[in-house]
Amino acid sequence: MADSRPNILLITSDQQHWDTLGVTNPRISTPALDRLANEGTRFDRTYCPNPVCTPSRASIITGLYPSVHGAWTIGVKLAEDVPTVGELLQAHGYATSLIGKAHFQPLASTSEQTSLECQPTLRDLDFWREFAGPWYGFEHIEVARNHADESHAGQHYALWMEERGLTNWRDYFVPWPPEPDASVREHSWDLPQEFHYTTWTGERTIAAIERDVEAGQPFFTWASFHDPHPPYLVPEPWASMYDPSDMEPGRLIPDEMERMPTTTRLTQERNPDFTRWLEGHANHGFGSHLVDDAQLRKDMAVYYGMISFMDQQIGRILDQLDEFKIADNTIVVFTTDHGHFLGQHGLTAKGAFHYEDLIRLPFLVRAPGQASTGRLSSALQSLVDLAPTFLDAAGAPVPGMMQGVSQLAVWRGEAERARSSVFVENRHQPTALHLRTYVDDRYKMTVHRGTEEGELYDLVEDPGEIHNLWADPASGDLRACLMGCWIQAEIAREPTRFPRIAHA
Ligand SMILES: [Ca+2]
Repeated sequence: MADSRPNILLITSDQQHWDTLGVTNPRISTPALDRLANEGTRFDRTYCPNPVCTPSRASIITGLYPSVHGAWTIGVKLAEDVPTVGELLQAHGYATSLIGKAHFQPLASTSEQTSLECQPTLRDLDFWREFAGPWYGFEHIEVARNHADESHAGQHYALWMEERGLTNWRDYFVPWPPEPDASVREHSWDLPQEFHYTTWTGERTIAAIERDVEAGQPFFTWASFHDPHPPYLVPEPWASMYDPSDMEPGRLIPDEMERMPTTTRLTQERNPDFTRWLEGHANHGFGSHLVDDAQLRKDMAVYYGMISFMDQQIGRILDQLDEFKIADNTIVVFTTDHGHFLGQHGLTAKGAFHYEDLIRLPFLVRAPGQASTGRLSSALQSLVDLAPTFLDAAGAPVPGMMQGVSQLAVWRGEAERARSSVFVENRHQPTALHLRTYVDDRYKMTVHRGTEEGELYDLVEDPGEIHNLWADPASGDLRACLMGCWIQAEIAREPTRFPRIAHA
């Protein structure tokens, strides 16, 4: 009898604003993602568990919030003994692969936190020739750590460039070891697109799927694209696909900063002093966000080009699912690890600013057994829900330790929703920079550790998040009421290591 367990294909980008899909934004071309939306469901209320790479990615594979899985920010390793969805699916008979960006480990290595994702290992191609998993539940990995021309380039991606004949690949990347006089590339990259890591991720994802199809094994494959994470740099034709003058960046609304916490307000100064929030390594986004409009438009045009390039490769992958005749039995999920600012609220890129631009995600699902197609759902979801939902779809038990909830019935259109709130954590320093956000259907509240400052938005009345109601005297009752809901939700997300099996 044919194996009826569905294949699971997770496709992610890195740092993609929710409003960069052709189905919601006519200024960008994403035919493959539009196809997924039209053949499946678009969810417009999905949130990251943390707006930083490592913690969010670790949540995807563990089903745990960062405060529980332990990789609480970048530069911290995800412990290799934390159970992952890949291990559980593998035990259930699945082939598991990760192609693209991992970022589960820091750019440094110590005896306590040994890392494969640091130099000189990243460029030790003899090592990567021999090592392709198992790693964090993926029995097969092909990974790369760099964004654009960063010096972190190496690993399986470099091996692939060499196999393809680009033996001088190092010339297209920032040198390692560092060379102070190295030139800085911006916007248009002379690396030919056929050697770009976006092409590599698409091609190697197809190869991984083909291998599993030939073996007759159900698969869980994560195609983990690196873009549109800055630097804003992409090969032609993508670099000039969009005209900067056609871009519509977000903007700061007059007076909106007056009601904001100090950390957000300081971003609008020319030389802000953020030293109060430093306890060690640097804080992402804690500097001046004042940017020239022409520069912002150029960056945005390249950012869009990076997404359209990725969309081309996603189209190839979707076509191959049809070619292999497995589309009917493959769950396809598209999302990203967190969002990005393109001028909204006067901000660029990312930082500890929990506006919707940063924490809300594009999220598309095409699922076997779905009730209808081209649907829009506003059911709340978190990336911590991916692992339990994948296990549920595979018919495997969901461990009590997992904090996410299965969204399978929601994905199929059989249930309205699976949760009434989500959390976004963000501990970027041990104590000095530590936020937590509670989001429900209507409201969003953020508490900043060690300060009376906070944020409260009514997302129905104020979807642009212009009016922070936190310190508004008229919102006192609302704030108290939401605090009660918050505590209830905190209690409810406590993991259960074991069930109770006796009276004592
Ligand atoms: Ca990221």
